[in-house]
Amino acid sequence: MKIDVLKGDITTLEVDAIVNAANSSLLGGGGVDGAIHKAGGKQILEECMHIRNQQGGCKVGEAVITNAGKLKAKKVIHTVGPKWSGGNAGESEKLRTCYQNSLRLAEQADLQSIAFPNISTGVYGYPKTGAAEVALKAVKDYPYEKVQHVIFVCFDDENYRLYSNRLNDPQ
Ligand code: AR6
Repeated sequence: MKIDVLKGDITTLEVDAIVNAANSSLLGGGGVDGAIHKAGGKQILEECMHIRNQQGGCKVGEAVITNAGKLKAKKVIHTVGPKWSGGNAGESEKLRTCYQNSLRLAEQADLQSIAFPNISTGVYGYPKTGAAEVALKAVKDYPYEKVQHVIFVCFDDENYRLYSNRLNDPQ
């Protein structure tokens, strides 16, 4: 399994799945969530609403998979990151399960490539250094079967630097 780091807009990627940093309502929002729904069109929201009607949204740390509408990706995996509230509310464990549950859905759907944004590090306020450590460990430790390529898509310079430096670090 190969891990890459890119800087840019996740909505432009031609991969099997892009991951959305959603909220529990699954009805869209700002940040990367807003960008994905804007670029992908209403087909994604319609499937999110269908899932919401069936299971009442998505809990923190969990993930759901939908079509990718007009995007070049084949699927969108929506996961809900934790809101940072000081670090003693299980934030790191919840963030880890976002990555693990997203990878599990990709494996179950026979997908080979998946791109992650830096979940929780925008509106939800998770400190970027800690979030990068959790994300990289979760992705490196996952027991892969079909997924062959994971891409971290960093939107800002700080995240890009953090991921690039840590990925090249043998630790
Ligand atoms: N491509 C890649 N990364 C992006 C993009 C993009 N187009 N746009 C922003 N980012 P955020 P959260 C980065 O706030 O913190 C939404 O309203 C951004 O720089 O999108 O998990 C949801 O509906 C940051 O590093 O997600 C929720 O209510 C990262 O994506 C809430 O925000 C995550 O920032 C979720 O907050």
